[in-house]
Amino acid sequence: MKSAKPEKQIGDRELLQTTDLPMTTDAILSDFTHYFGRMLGRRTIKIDSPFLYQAVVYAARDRLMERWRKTRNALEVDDSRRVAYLSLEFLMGRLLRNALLNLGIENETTEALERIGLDLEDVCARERDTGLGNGGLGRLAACFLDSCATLSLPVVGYGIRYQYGMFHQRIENGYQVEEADSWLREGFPWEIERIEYAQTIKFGGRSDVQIDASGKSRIVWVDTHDVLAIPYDIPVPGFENDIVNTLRLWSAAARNEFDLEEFNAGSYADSVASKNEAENITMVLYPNATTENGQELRLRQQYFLASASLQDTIRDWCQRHGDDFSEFAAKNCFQLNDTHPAIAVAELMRLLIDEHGMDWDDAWDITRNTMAYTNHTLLPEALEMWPVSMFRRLLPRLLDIIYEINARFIAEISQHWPGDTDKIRRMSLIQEGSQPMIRMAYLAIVGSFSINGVAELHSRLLREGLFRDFAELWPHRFNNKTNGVTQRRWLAACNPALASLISETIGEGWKTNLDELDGIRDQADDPDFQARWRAVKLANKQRLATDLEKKTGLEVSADMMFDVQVKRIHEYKRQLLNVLHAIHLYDRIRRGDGDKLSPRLIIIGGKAAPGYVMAKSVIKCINNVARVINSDPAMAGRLQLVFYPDYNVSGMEKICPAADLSEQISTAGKEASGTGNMKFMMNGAITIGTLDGANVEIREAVGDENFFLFGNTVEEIEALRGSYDPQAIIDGDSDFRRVMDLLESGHFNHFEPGIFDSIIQSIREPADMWMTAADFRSFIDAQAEAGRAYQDEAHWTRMSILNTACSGRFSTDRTMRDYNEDIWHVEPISLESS
Ligand code: 26V
Repeated sequence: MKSAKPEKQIGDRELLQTTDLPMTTDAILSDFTHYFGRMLGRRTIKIDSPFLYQAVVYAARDRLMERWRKTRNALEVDDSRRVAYLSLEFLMGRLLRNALLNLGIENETTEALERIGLDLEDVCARERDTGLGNGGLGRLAACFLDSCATLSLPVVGYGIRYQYGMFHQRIENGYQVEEADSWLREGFPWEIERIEYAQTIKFGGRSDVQIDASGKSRIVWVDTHDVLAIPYDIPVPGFENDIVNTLRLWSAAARNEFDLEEFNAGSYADSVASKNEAENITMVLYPNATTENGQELRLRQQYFLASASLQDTIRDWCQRHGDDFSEFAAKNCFQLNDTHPAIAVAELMRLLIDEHGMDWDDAWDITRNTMAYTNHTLLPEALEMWPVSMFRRLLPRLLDIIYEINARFIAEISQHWPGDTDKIRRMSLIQEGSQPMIRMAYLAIVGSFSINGVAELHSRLLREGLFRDFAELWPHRFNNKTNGVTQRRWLAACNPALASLISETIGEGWKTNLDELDGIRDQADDPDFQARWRAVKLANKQRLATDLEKKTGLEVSADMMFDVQVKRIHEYKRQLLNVLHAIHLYDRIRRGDGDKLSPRLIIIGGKAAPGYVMAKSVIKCINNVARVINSDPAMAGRLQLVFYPDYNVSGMEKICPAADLSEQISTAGKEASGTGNMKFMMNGAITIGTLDGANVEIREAVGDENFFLFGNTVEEIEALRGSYDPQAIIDGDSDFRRVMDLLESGHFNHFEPGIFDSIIQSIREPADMWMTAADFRSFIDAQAEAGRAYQDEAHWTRMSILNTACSGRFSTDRTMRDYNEDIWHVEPISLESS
């Protein structure tokens, strides 16, 4: 008789014993061929086929997979403290180049593809950007993940797998037209669906008091509409250290394919419709516009992310510790990326109390010791508030908890400042009024042990302004963590020629210790080094020129100064001020006063939120001014202006290595930090900027003589308000008057009367929040100085080298070390034990 086969369990131990895949050219080529031919079933190699790219990804992914498993294993064995980074946005961009670089198989893969007549560059270009973010905040989260993996820090990113990411921008007759970003259409080969970790998320219903078997009353959230959260994992490799961390993105699905009850009641259509309603939650990324504030679907997204991620953490905890939460706070930290996931404060309370039977004080202890909040904006209109009525409808149980947190908090304030009712009103989590609102920033502050801003100036302004009352109450909780960018993507990968020149000079250490860039300082005046530095910049400019021509049809010369402003279009970032300068140069050249000017190509790029009317007019204005300038023969070889369409992460990878001058011209006190400024600096561009955000620290690092400073300071701007008279400023400045005359005469909108009226009006408006006119003169003067400096090639190159040399502080490796030393306190993952 045959005995039954024993069931075979494949454990980590056995999987780990499989030999590691070779990292050789031969092995990579053989895996590529396998995936292309056998798995994807393709035969002919066509350059722009997505399958070539996919086959390369699979070959790379196999090599990530074994490292990923080892990293997870190490975490499980260690049971060490870890961080969950909660963010509604992760602007990852393309992943292939970065994965190959960090795995250390860039050369091998290049060779493997060369053998079959392919260029890695072309294959990488086939990848669609993972555009799950708006701008700075989302890209920062992506840079953080790269640095955490590189530093072996146990940090998992939690986000949302939007079906549609940041929209694509097309320019039609100068206007922005939005197109849906269906980035998943050809599949996304990096992700692994982990249906086994799906979580249920509740919405709606009501809270009810029930008496349990032991006679204790407890609150239950009943009659809810439940939605399934399904995680998709993306590997996050560290740089040449065999660590692979995880970005876990949640996707919403209906709990039942369709609702049987509804179906039986006769409505097939309604039953399928509820599936749609569930899946809508993760359908689209919200653009960051004030018009998008207060949307119910956005609140659903926020709660969906917070609840799924906390439940996932608790599931994992209970697997190792059962229902013992005594060590939970010692072993976990949740970093909130802005207030977007701040509902996590109330949700953790709910999970601990309602689902794990804890009492209020113990639950609050855990919450207050695990949550940390990062603020990313000072703009009052960007501070999130949700109507209490919406919360009551959508998340009734969470509203109970927020009220209770608030009641206890107000008791605390009353003790600290007896009788100060005004303070209570100011600090309450609820803003009273005809439509009471929940102040999410205050919820985040009250529920966190750490609150940080993202640049020194910004953190000071938070303490002294926006959050003054809280900083007075809990001064020790407030701190600064200056932003950074990862040099692996923003120098090594995007500027290989400069990276080689640097490595040849000082070695490769800068890739994990950016302070070593300081070593190229010695070369700043060396004519040979300077010549090579310039040659790299020129080649990068030629590459961008080709790209620009392809995208816009405009032929540009790499001999001009590349003067660049790329970022979201917003009034506070003052793209308008940049346009005024372009018009001023145009005016000077037309008047025959342009002979001494450095030839300039002004590049402006960025997306306007679809509902932000003024920002959209600015795009139209840039394009109209560009058309006039670029078609005027008098401007030839002297001045060009171009709008870079559909600016995104991979756009910046071509743009920042090619920039000479970096425009960071926001109204002082409005840009929390900026991170584009750091990418430009790292790639040897010189900044023209105000004393705003991280510009202050950039200037400190590089020295005043290597930075073009202009504009009013925060204090001067504040002092000006009230007496600000832009009309008088314009009247008193003949250059400014001529610029305004050109704009107002319809010179740039001959057949489109009136389209720039609101823009013109905003400049002349005494209440102009952004005080464009106040900084016009000093901006024009600083630009003139930059133009003159550009003519002294050796001097300019020296400044350029020094900018790169002094950019060490702006690595996210430094930022993450700072977070870890002051907030997280986690130990690096050790692969030894696994
Ligand atoms: C607001 C909203 C409101 C409506 C719904 C969608 C949405 C999405 C995002 C935002 C707030 C964005 C805040 C932000 O992006 N701040 C930027 O953060 C960067 C990283 O710290 C920093 O460098 C920039 O200066 C800052 O503007």
